[in-house]
Amino acid sequence: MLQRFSLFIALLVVGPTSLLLAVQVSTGQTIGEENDTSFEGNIAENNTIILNAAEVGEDETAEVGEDETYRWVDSTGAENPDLNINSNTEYTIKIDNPTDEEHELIIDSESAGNKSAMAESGDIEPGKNVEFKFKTDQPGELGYHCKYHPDMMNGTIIVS
Ligand SMILES: [Cu+2]
Repeated sequence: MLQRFSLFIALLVVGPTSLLLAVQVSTGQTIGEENDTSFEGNIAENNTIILNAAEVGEDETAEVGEDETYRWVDSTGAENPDLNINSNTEYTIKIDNPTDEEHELIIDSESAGNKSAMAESGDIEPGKNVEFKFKTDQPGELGYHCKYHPDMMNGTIIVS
């Protein structure tokens, strides 16, 4: 009986304390998670760039295959965003393709004019996703575009 009573007392003391500890621990974790997912522009601290294919401004009255507009969109939903990156840093570019068209991301040596491909995602079929690594040692301006929709899906990469 005495043992049970002291166990009861122990639970009374330990119970609220452990509850308090649990609250403190979970608060700490929340702060940590916020830090992990903070963004510097459109690029996460872990050097991952999200650039998804998207169909925008869908026109219900358009005939099939006509007036379809595609864009690259980042994690914030910005269309054909400027990508700010650092030189000599490796980035992972992740691309989802929820559209019903094939796309391919090509990174160009210049944003306009004479340009050549520095990196390519390879074909991204409808419903598929790819990721590839990109790194450059030259500060300056680069461009990116879609192999199949170069006029609709293109943007600038600013390398610091
Ligand atoms: Cu495309």
